[in-house]
Amino acid sequence: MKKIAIYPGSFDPVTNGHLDLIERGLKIFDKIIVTILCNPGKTSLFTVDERKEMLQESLKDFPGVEVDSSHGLLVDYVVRRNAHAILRGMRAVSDFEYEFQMALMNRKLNRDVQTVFLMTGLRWIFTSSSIIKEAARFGGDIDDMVPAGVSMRIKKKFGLVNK
Ligand code: COD
Repeated sequence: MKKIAIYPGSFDPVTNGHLDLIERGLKIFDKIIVTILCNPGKTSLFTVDERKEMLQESLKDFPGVEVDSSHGLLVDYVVRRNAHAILRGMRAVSDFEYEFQMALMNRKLNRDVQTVFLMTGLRWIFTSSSIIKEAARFGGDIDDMVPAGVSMRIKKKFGLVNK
């Protein structure tokens, strides 16, 4: 039986840290479904369609990966997609409390849904979509932290390059 994981997130936008985690996940799971879901605690820079396009472009050479988006509860989506686990990334201790709370709430909502945590590559331990957007907004160089197409789109959003 194929082992399927859902890698859920805001992906606003996808970063090299996310890609690193997907690569690691593919060593464990046969298929990873990367799914954009709503995080009510965050305001998005990109629309869901834009985020989906950037994920699709960045993951085109990754076999065994599907990109999707959905609404509502993550655990319901996991069941609908016949997946075996939720995949989440752990960078530093600061991620732990939020991830721990979310994994336990998801398990409370559906006791059959398990969460698997993977450590990111050391290069990406300090990066997040939010901090990359903040650096870019004020003209910082983000080119080695996101795929080239994503860097261009961020710069366009902030009016740093011509449309
Ligand atoms: N290296 C490795 N991993 C990373 C990196 C990096 N540099 N950056 C981010 N990650 C990991 C994160 O730790 C996370 O595991 C994943 O990548 C996605 O990160 P984000 O920031 O894009 O996504 P989040 O954390 O905003 O996603 C939150 C969800 C949208 C999954 C969550 O809000 C959700 O499940 N929403 C649906 C409603 C629901 O069911 N809520 C849960 C009930 S409590």
